[in-house]
Amino acid sequence: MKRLLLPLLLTGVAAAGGACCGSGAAQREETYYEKHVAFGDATQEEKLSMAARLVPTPEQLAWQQWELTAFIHFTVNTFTDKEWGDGRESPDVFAPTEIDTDQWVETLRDAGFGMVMLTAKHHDGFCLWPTQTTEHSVKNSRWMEGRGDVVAMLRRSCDKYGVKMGLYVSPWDRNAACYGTGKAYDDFFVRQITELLTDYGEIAEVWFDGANGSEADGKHQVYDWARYIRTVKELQPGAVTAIMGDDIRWVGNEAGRGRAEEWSATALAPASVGLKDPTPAVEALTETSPDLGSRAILDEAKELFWYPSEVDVSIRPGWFYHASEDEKVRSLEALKEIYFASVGSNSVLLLNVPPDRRGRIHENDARRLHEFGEWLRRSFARNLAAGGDTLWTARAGEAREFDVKDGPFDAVMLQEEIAKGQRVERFRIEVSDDGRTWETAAEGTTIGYKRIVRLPEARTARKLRVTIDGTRAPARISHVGLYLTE
Ligand code: FUL
Repeated sequence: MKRLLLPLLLTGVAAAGGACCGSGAAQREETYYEKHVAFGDATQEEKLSMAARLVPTPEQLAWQQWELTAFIHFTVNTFTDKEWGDGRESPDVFAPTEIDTDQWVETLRDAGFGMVMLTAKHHDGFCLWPTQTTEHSVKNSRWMEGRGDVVAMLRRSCDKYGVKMGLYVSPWDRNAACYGTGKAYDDFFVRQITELLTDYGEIAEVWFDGANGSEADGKHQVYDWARYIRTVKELQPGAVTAIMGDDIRWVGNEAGRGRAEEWSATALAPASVGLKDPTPAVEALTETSPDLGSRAILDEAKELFWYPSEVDVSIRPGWFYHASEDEKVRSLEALKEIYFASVGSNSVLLLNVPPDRRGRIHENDARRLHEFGEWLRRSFARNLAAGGDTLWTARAGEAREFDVKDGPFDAVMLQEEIAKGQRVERFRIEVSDDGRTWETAAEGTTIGYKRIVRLPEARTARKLRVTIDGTRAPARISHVGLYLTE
C-alpha cells in the first residue's frame, strides 16, 4: 500500500456505499475508486469487480468530454524553419508580422475544438511571455518593442470565444545555463510554471514531455516531477497534467493512431510522481504496449490507474510551421481517419495547428479545419437509433433493440457512463429488416467514453441490436447512435 501514501491526488477513494476499505466482495461492489486502485489480496474475481469501479477524477472526466483539443506550436522555430531550436537563437528571430490569436481560436472553435494549448516554451528555452526568470523571451524581441506577450494574447482570445486554454512547457531547456545542475534548474522551472499558472487565469491542461538534453547537449537534468506536478495542482487545481503528468497518457505514437482496444483503466503507472513501482507486476508495460488493460493484464496487475489516452498529432508533417509543407496539410479523409482512431476509440484528440510567420493559421490549414468541422456537424447531427440516449444496464450476454429511423447509416456510436467506470470487454452490433433474422454488422472489444464503429458501407435496416457479450460488471450504456458519416 506504499503508493496510497504517496500523492493525495492519486489516492482519493470515493465510497458510494459508505464503506471504503472492507475486504468482502459485496462491500467492494459498492465502492468506487477514484484514479487509483490497489488490489491487495483480492481474488481474480474481486479484481475484475474492483477494476470496473475505478473511475476518473471530475477533471479527467471533463477533459474526456472535450473530445477535440488543439495544440499550437509556435516559437523561434517558426522563423528558423527548424523543429528543435538549439537555444542560441536571438530573441529578435521571433518576429510575427500580423499575429492574430483571435484567428487561431475562432478557427479552431468553429471546427469544434474546445481547448487550445500553446507551446509557452519549447526545447529551445525561448519564452513566449515576458518572464522574470530569463532574458531569453519576448521581452527582448524587437517584436512589439519588447512589450509582446503571446500567452496573454491567447488568454484574451480564449476568453473572447469561450475556449479553454492549455500550456505546453518544455522541461528540456537548451538555453538555460542552469539546465543540468539539478535543484537550481528545478527552482528555475518551477518559477517559470508558477508565473504561467498564476498570471494567466484558468489553465485547463498542462503538458510536459519527457525530453532530456543528455544526448543532444551532454547535459543531463534529473527532473523533479513530483515537485512540478505538485506546483501545477496547487496553483491550478482544476488543470489536468498530461504525458509526464499523472492525469493523461500519451497514446504511444504521433501519427494519430489509437488502439482498437483502449482501456482508460490501465496497469501502466503514470510516468511521473514517483509512482513507478520498482517491482511492477506487469513489467514490460510502456505507453506503446498494444494492451494496457485487458483481462490478461489485470490477472497479473497489483494496481490500476485511471489514466486515459490522448492522441497528439500534427495537421502537417512537422509540429512547427514550414512553408515547404503548405501543400502537405492532411486531407479531410486523413482527418476523418484520425477522428475515428482517437475520439472514436476512447481517446481525446490533440490536433496541432502551427501558425505561420505572420502569426496566423495558414489558409490551407484553416480551410481544412473548416471542412472537418462541417463534416463533424453533418455526420453527427441526427441519431437514427430511436431512444439511443436512454441509459441502460446490461449484464454479460444481455442485449437491447432499437428501432431505426429512416435513412441509411454507416457508423455506430456507443458510449459507456465512465463516471461509473469502464466495463465493457466485448460487444456485438446486429441489424435486421424484419426483427426476426439478424445480421452481425460489427463486433468489438472496449467502448469506454466513446467508440465509433464504421461499417464497410452505408446501409439501411429497421432494427438495431446491441449485445454486451463481455463486461466486468453490469455495463452502463449511455448512448447508442447510428449515423451517416459519408
Ligand atoms: C515532443 C517534442 O520533442 C516535439 O517537438 C513536439 O513538441 C511534441 C508534441 O512533443 O516531445
